[in-house]
Amino acid sequence: LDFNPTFFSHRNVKNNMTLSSPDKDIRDFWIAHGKACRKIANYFGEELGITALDDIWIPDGTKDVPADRLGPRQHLKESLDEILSVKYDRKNIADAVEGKVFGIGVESYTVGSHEFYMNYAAKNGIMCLLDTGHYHPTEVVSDKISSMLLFNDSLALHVSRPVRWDSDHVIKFDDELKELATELVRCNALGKVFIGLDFFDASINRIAAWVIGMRNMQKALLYGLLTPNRHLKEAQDSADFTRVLQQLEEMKTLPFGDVWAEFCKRNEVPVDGQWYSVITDYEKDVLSKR
Ligand SMILES: [Mn+2]
Repeated sequence: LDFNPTFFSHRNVKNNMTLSSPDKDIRDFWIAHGKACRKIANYFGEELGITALDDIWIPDGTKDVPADRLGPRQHLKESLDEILSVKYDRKNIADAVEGKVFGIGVESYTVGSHEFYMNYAAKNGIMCLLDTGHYHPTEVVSDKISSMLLFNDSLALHVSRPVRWDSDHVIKFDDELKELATELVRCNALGKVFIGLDFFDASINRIAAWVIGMRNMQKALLYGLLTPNRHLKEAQDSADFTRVLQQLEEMKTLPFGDVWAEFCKRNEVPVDGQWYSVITDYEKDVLSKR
């Protein structure tokens, strides 16, 4: 989860700091919390027989320009070392660390930056988690996947939809989602990535949010699989960039919806337009009575 530190009112968050706090008691509380989370993740993995992802993200930073950038990062590094010193079977738990460029209330300095975590993950043999809402608005995660996978066996993604500066809106079937999913296909990475979505937006029906988000991710992956990637690569390699542009643009009006509907039918799930009434009925008959 990502929480804006302004709203992160836990009593053990002191001066916007947790694992990187100068106060040892504060650090120790969050180290114990991190260890407990990993223990739970390991239990999930063990019981369910599938690897559970344990992702570490913290809200630490400063509102104004700090006097010391190194100190909090040294504390964070040592805190992570301590949390991760407990070894579990990697079949049960996959550890990841998640950076962020900035947050409201910590505009000038984010302790857990992308560089910090990318280096930490590389040095410690754990995963980097890229959140699509945690970079500069003109920076895209789709462009980072190939670089990460050249140096890592696996990668974790928090696929979200940033609005202005932050993540946490239900993903739309938009250009960047398609590009991200297509990159996963092109990099032959479908078996190497953990894809996490989020459904924080409580202004819409929770179940519908889940269905829309999940289906959009699946649509994007299907779109990536339907893209003639080998053919487009050949055009790029022969410097025929006009052909790349023309084909990618004309793909947009091909009957993708028919393939999606067939995919739904083969998986025995409702096609678009057939599931929403189930949710509104459930809202009326069950949720409204709680
Ligand atoms: Mn995230």
